[in-house]
Amino acid sequence: MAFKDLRDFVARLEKEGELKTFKEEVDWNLEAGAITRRALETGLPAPFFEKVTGYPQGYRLTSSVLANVKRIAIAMDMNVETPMRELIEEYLRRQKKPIKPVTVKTGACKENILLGDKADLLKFPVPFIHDGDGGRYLGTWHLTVTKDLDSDWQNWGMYRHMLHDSHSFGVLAPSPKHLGIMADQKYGAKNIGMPVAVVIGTEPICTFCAATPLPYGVSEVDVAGGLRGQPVEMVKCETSDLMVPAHAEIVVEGEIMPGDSKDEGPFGEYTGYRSGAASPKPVIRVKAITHRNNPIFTFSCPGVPLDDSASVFSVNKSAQFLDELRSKGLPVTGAYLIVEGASHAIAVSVKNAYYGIAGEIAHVIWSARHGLLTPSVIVVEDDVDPCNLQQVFHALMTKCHPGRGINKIDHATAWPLIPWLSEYEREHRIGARVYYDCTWPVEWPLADRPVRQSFSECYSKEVQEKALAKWRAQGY
Ligand SMILES: Cc1cc2nc3c(=O)[nH]c(=O)nc-3n(C[C@H](O)[C@H](O)[C@H](O)COP(=O)(O)O)c2cc1C
Ligand SMILES: [Mn+2]
Repeated sequence: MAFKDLRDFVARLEKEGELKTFKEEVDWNLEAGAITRRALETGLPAPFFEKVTGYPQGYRLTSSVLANVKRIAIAMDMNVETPMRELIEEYLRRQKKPIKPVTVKTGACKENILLGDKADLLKFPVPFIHDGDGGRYLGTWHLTVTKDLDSDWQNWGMYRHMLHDSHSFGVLAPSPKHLGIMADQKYGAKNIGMPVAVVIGTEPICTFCAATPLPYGVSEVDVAGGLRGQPVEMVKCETSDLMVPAHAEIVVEGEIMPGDSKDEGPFGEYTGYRSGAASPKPVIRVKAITHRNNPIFTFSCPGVPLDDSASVFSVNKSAQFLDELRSKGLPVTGAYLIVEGASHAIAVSVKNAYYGIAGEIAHVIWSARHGLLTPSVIVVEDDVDPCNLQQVFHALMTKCHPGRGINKIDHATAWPLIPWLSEYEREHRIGARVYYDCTWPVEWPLADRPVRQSFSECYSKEVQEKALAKWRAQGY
């Protein structure tokens, strides 16, 4: 059963021990961020803050609601013990059966309608998340809606939004992100304002889909419907034709005018580092805010893994890459964007490796949408589970020849947030890539290849059974 709204999901997370309610007052200024970061680094539940300093009772704050695989399985209404590989495959199956949204006349997100000057962003407990951030961040766990100028396509993306003041905020969404492309190549080219809606606090799947790299022209809301197995109910914005989920906690409506920019950043990022210095980015000017009574404001506290992006991407981006590899007919059995590697590295397992397959795989990854964010590709054979970092690292250290197994590509497009780039490379988007070939050379006869020594590989089924029975008899 799909979740109706965020409240429904939060209640379920609490029941599963994945969310903890804080009744005592917590400060939006760094304290909520620090509590979240501690939870992420030590495996504690997602915090839910009932009373925020300086805000009326009822204006609640929560974070990291999808920051581990268990929470994603719950969001997808799957068994919490579902192994990662299965979660990725199930995600892909559902993505291929999109369900269009339905329009409803009104919804909970319209319980309060604030127009013009009354639409004050500071009415909400917008958190100052990490020491060193450029400001309070309005958008770190939300979905941002924009509409294509030449079609009916409405896009959802999750792009960070730094608060400038009570009625304006910034956005980071450079090309190839869809908002950036629309703003520059569509509205910007015609010199007209682009309507934007920032939707905070939806049931889990809508927000999850906003962070999924779907192709240009594909509406994330249709995929959200498919993943939920139920259409999303949508209402129209007050000041534009943008459509937003009716059950949302808070909807901020605004507009980007071409050429309107202001310094934004830095921000503690998913890479595990503070992103570079503040730089000019488009400004969104607020026209209206609609919200539920007693709204729940959601945020993410990115940093060293784990965080929400790592866990979300390990499912939805792994699935996109796997789909792309399969569509090319490559004998791939699994793909996994390694959470510990901040989305920079993907492990891909192959059956019947042939000469050069690792390079073919790497180039498919890099040419896929958002492949530029994943400059390291590790290709392993099918005896390794790509979702098991211990096995992948073992293969990397024992099968990848430092001379012929590590293949560098010196001239490549870069994603500017990659921490190992120099300032010059970041500015000009000049990068590099590498793939690690952890397959045995094809010319080595089968009989000469090292045989892995593990329980399932160096004992017959019969001996394994006997050993297991002896352990069982000891009570294990
Ligand atoms: C917590 C979180 C924060 C994100 N912040 C940004 C961001 O500030 N800028 C950005 O370009 N992408 C960001 N992303 C990634 C995008 O949401 C993702 O690439 C998505 O596919 C963009 O939508 P689009 O493909 O429709 O452009 C973030 C993802 C997550 C999970
Ligand atoms: Mn998109």
